[in-house]
Amino acid sequence: MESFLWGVATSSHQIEGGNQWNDWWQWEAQGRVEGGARSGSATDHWNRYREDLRLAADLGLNSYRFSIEWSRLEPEFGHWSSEAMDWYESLIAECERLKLKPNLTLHHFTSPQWLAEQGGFSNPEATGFFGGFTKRVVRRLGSRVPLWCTINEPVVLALGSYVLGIMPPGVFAPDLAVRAFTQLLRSHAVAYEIIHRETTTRVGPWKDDPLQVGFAHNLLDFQADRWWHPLEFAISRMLWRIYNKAWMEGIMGRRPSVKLLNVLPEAHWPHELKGRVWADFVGVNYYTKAYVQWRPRDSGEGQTGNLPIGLSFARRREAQSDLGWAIHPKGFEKVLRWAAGYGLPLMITENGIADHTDDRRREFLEKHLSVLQKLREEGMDIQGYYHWSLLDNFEWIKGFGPRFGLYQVDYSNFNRSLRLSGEYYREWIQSQ
Ligand code: IFM
Repeated sequence: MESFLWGVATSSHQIEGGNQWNDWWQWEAQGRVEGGARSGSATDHWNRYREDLRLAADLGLNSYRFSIEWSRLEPEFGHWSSEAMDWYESLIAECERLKLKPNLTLHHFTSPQWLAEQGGFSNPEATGFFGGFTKRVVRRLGSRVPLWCTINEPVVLALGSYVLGIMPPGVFAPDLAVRAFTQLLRSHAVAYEIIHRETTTRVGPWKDDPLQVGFAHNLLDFQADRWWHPLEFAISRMLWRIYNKAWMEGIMGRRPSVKLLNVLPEAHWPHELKGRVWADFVGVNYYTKAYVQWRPRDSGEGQTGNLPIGLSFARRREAQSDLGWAIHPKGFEKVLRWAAGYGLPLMITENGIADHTDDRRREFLEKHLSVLQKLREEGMDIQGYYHWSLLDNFEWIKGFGPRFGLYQVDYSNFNRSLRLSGEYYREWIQSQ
């Protein structure tokens, strides 16, 4: 099936380097990343993007998912950088030359520092700011971009920033998490409308392809740690609803059936979304499962914010990544079947493993790609698969330790080299 999209995914802050105008840069400077790491030059992609896209094309890919760095384009509120816009335009031109269909993400975890200072997405004005940014990008680049993800992992962003302490500002304030969640939903809907409305001309190799706007939603397979424990069972169901389902319900124009921990008053819910579907595809980012534990007393590691809930991502003996995330292809099948139930086409916008020795990635790929193949053969409408990631990169609060790349990066000289698992991915694609 020729039109299936085979790709890799990356994000601006994790690879570009020099993203000094965003909230993460400030956070890193405050020593909030493990080992005091700072993104700095990251993988120096800003200077090496031609080489990197060539590496992607060498894998036999036909699509590339990347993100645009809002803080580069608008480093100060209302001040736009034409140099940054030119750079993204060149990136897209390079995609065209190499026949890599661009899949552009507007927001991937980082916000401009000026927005962060005003409360980020917990600020009701954020939607307007995000809409303004989207308009700029669409007017300049939109004619050449057939695929869009508005926001990457909105639920991770809201919880990571305001419950889990793993993203700036790293505070514990569940009410702000709920506000951010609803602002992100609104922002997505606004961007969805703008992209469709403002894309009036289409040019380039994909001008006749349908314009598709979606998002990239992280899905986890929540399970009770002790299957017989009624509370753990109930909490894992509740987390499924909050983490996986609430966003999807909003996208479908429905109010989530769950009251989000009773902190989402009716007044916050974006009623203007009601009765319409706000996406052309569902982007699924899938990595692993989460074992849910009832922990009434703080027991240190694995504790979730200040909540009496513990999360772990693998049992001791289970095959797992360097980050301790279980290799769990059954969960991939489960979340895809669940997401397909919404009736929209699916796209795997991320799937990958931190594996610095590259001794598990091949098997990881084989198992997850087999699930994908099976579901496609059954007739599930899955339009593409993007492996996370093309290169090793800056893994947020974990710094540069975790290695997700099909290409290894030597950070002393930025040399890239293909891992054996990268060859395996290329062969898999070739055999299709
Ligand atoms: O690196 C991240 C990415 O930015 C978002 N999805 C999960 C990846 C691995 O943790």
